[in-house]
Amino acid sequence: MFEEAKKKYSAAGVDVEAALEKLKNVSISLHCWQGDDVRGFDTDPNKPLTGGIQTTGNYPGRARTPDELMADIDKVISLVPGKPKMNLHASYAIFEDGEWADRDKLEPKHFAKWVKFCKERGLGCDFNPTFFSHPKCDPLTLSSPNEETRKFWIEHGKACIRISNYLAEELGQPCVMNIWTGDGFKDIPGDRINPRIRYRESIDAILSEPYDFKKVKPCVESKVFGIGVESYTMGSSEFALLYAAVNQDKCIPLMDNGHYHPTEVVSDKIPALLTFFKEIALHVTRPVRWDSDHVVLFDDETKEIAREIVRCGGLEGRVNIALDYFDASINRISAWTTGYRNFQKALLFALLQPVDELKKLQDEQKFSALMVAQEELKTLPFGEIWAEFCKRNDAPLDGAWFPLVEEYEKNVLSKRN
Ligand code: RNT
Ligand code: ZN
Repeated sequence: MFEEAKKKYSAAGVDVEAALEKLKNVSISLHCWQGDDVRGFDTDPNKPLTGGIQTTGNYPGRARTPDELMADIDKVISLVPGKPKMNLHASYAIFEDGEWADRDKLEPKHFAKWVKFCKERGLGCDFNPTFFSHPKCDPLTLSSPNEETRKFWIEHGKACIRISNYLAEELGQPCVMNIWTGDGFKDIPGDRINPRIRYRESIDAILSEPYDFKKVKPCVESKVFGIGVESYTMGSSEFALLYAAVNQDKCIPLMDNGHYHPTEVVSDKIPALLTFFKEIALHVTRPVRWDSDHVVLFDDETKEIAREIVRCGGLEGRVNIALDYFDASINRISAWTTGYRNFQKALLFALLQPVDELKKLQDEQKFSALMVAQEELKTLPFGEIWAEFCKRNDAPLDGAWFPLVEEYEKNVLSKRN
């Protein structure tokens, strides 16, 4: 069936073998925070999540310790084709022998266990300072009018650059370090510019920590609003894009597709940004009416995002892809695995498009033919190619992995409560 499918794609001008080869080497960052509802290990696990984000649901079996989280990540890795890259938040520091360090004092050694984990599995690792769910959020962080608060969070950011550098050096792969804060206001601000000026100065201060931009890639992630910060955010889209644009020698912009007005699409923003930036970063998620961080599906916008990544040369090192969602209402391993496999599917779907031919039809203004070609590509036997990709990369096929999750739930997750 694969051979038959391949013939059909070939007739449409697509080289299936090249697509399979290409996708094999794409590593998508796997966010550790789906496994424990974004709680981390450095503060009280029963504290509420703050900073304009929220998990909802109380499905049993969340990871409560580093060992449990690592075991769950291993399960996910066994269920997806190819090799992911890890993506950690600073709040996932692992303290040993009763030691504890506050976020401004975090050190590389607090991530030594993660380095060991990644090394044993041959994975790279991305990183994120954690500017939320912490008593020092007043509730603002980098844009706070309180100098002591700002200083604390700047020190946290700098510590995270040192940790990112450690991850990059130890694992031999660049570390994308994303700066996102939930700073903003619930209601109409009385002053919009000064918080943004402070935010800018604080990011400047963080990035004054020395690093090699080839190894540590700081990003600024924008967001239009969050829970409790519905009216205004310091890190709006214009703010973050302009920050990255005037600091192209030391940071890159990050777009999360849950962070825009509902009719805006990140797929269209990718080529816009790549017209000006050498490199960009993405958080792939699924907003349902708002930034709800639902599991990534194989839906139209996800496919369109993947198409733009492929067409813009994003897989040649220009687009850093990370997943970012957290659903606490369903089995978390299935959430992770579904989203990861779906984004791989979207990339494969994109790689199975006759890019040059579609471009030619457009340039020659053959818009009827372009529409027909794009529509007919949708019903080619994609499932056969995806199955072959799973087979060649030692991952279970669709239909075969979920029973393994159910078994893991029965034997491992259900014993956690
Ligand atoms: C929140 C941002 C941010 C977080 C993670 C946990 O809206 O998307 O990226 O989800 O850092
Ligand atoms: Zn995000």
